[in-house]
Amino acid sequence: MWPEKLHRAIRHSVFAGGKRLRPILCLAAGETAGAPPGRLLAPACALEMIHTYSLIHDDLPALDNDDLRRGVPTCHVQFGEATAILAGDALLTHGLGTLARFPEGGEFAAAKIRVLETVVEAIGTRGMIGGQAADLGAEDEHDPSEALVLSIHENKTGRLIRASLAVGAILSGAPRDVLRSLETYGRAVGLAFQIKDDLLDVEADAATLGKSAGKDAAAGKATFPAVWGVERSRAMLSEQIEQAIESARGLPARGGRLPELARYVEERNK
Ligand code: GRG
Repeated sequence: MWPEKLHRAIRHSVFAGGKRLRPILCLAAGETAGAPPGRLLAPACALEMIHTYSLIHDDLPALDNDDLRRGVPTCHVQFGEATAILAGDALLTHGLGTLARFPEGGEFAAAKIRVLETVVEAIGTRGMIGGQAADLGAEDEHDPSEALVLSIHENKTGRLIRASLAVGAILSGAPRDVLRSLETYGRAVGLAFQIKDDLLDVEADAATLGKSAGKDAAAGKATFPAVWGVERSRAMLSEQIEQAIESARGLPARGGRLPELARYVEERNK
């Protein structure tokens, strides 16, 4: 379908695999809040589109300059830089458009506006992009503070994870206390996810990860093992996971699949 090359580039990145963590969290939040599963399918896909946009742009030569992602050549290596930029732009646009449209029906009009506000805030300059900008700024810091590292990852990685849970809850009509518990769960899981990501960068190989390994340490990046050391980072990871599981257990249906998803974040090997 026209424009042919751009669509091939988009499919290359979206369908290369990936853990699909953000859509899964959205669906799990919706399940515990009692939504019929079909309602959340398109919004969950939209979150994966937005996440994939951030990966394509993050891999570009001007940012991380990576050539492997999800076990295949990165979008710019396969299709050229200009097409990769457009593929990222298109995924962001299509993701937001999908959130504006689905679920269809006038009864969801107000919820969809809340969803868009939540996601846009989470991925903008005061969220994911802000975190990315702060990460770039931290490259010149020889001794980044603990607060700076926490704030970079909270924004760069944590915000979209938290927003994914919120989307599931908002579209399920969840009450305020459920949203609050999901927020606590998402904060802990988001932090744990990034600690684990940093530990895997140190401990795993590229063949298992499907992306380059050891690069953060080599680039002197502000990572959890660099600031706290490997042992302390492992302990922090367990603390966050236990906290996430505890808040999930207070949700309807004892959090459904959310506790086991937190355990997955702790134990994943890629
Ligand atoms: C507009 C230039 C520009 C950038 C967009 C790139 C960017 C903003 C933000 C960076 C967001 C980013 C790539 C954060 C890293 C988070 C992270 C650890 C991603 C890997 O997520 P996984 O492991 O990947 O869930 P899979 O492939 O499994 O989906």
